Amino acid sequence: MFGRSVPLAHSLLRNVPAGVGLRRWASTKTLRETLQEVIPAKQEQLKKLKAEHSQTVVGEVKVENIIGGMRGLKAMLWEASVLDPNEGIRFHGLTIPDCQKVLPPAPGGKEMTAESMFWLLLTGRVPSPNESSQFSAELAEKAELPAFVENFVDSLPRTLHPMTQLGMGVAALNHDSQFQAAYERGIKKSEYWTYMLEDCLDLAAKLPALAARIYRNVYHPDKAIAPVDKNMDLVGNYSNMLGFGHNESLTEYLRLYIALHGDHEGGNASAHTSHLVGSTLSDPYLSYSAALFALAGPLHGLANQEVLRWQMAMQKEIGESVSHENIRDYLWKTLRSGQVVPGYGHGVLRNPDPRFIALQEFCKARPELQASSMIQLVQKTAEVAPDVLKEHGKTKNPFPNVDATSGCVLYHYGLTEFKYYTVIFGVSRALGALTQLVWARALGLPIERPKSYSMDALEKLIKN
Ligand code: CMX
Repeated sequence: MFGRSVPLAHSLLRNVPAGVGLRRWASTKTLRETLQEVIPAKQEQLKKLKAEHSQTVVGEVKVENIIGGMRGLKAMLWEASVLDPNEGIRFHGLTIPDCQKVLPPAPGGKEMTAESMFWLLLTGRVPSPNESSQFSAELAEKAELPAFVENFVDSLPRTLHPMTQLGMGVAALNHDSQFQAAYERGIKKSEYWTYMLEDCLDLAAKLPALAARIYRNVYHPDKAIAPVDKNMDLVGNYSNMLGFGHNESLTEYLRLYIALHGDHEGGNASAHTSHLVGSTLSDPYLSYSAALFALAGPLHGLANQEVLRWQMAMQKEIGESVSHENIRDYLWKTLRSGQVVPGYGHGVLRNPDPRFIALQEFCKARPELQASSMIQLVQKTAEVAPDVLKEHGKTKNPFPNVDATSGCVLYHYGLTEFKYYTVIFGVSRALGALTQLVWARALGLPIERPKSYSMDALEKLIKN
């Protein structure tokens, strides 16, 4: 991958907005230097939008938006990615396959690293392999947890859901928030983003150690946790601390999963929560902790554990001879009992989720996954479910989303404790949410305060 010539990268990215996504092959700028380069232009862009277009109408608000969870309402600024209902996600203009081609992988690996995705989401630029590995080293330096957080997490009951533990641990890390300390000292608004950035990098660096500690406490309390390896990338270290460092396939899967799950524009419940809480000038630890509790809901991040539970129940009921017919029957049984089919549907997407497709490609390239009866069941279910959901007639998107397959691969590679899966999602979603906390402060975005109405007030509004 590193040997590829510059023109290929340029031709690959020819449809990408100017200045975005071009890999600077030999560059060794730090993340801070890169960010300092890109911030002034964005600040200028916002200033111009405010000055010239504050009153320009870009949409309308219908009653269905107000009573329908604000779906479709264009009401939020989010720089890192934009989700097209038909095409899926683009990160600063790059599709998932683009990112797989241009974002540097970890040494010895093929999948893009979380660090390179973080860099892209934060700066809109593709890091050079040098920049990416220097950034890995910086994060590894910051990765260790303060002793009081380790003790705090160790004191939690093993029966407490891992997501609750993760949210509590992240909130506790705000003890050392540089932003909060600087705010108390008194800093200029224009300096906010620099302290936010330090907190965001610190949290991104510490999340794997926190998440791995929770896993080991809950599921393998008798085994020691590997120390952080300063020469390893973020996800390599995470896998190592989870106890799967020997399992290169799982580590590669985690790299892919964490990078491509890193951001899904701003309106989803976890990203939006982080943005909302951050808009009050809460520090990144408190903002992201709140986001994690949004992620913990079964309609959002918990879906990946629900999919596995549901597919296993299906496998148990159907037995060995799986046919499209008996999958169809099982789908109808789920729907008739008033439950949703987990892993299907989406609030914005109206086509199969490209993240699902990328994970399926990962499976297709590995014979051991192709031979897994669970992965085969997931694939067969994806062949049948869209027609069943269309016939059922409720969901606006009958196609699989990323969670339809994500947990089954983890399970196959030995990470079988599916109550833990949303924690991995939580490590991932931090990439996008944290970068946008930095941007919200760099752009000086205000506290969020949409207007709400009671039904009586709404009826009055309609009459008038
Ligand atoms: N199975 C059965 N019914 C479904 C459905 C599914 N997978 N997806 C949507 N529906 C139903 C909704 O419950 C809703 O029913 P009511 O009118 O009775 O309330 C109706 O179809 C219309 O819903 P929608 O507009 O198509 O979807 P929403 O935006 O309301 O919800 C989502 C989106 C993801 C919550 C929903 O599709 C769902 O519950 N899916 C299963 C859970 C899941 O996989 N979540 C993971 C999402 C991925 C992510 O977080 O990124």
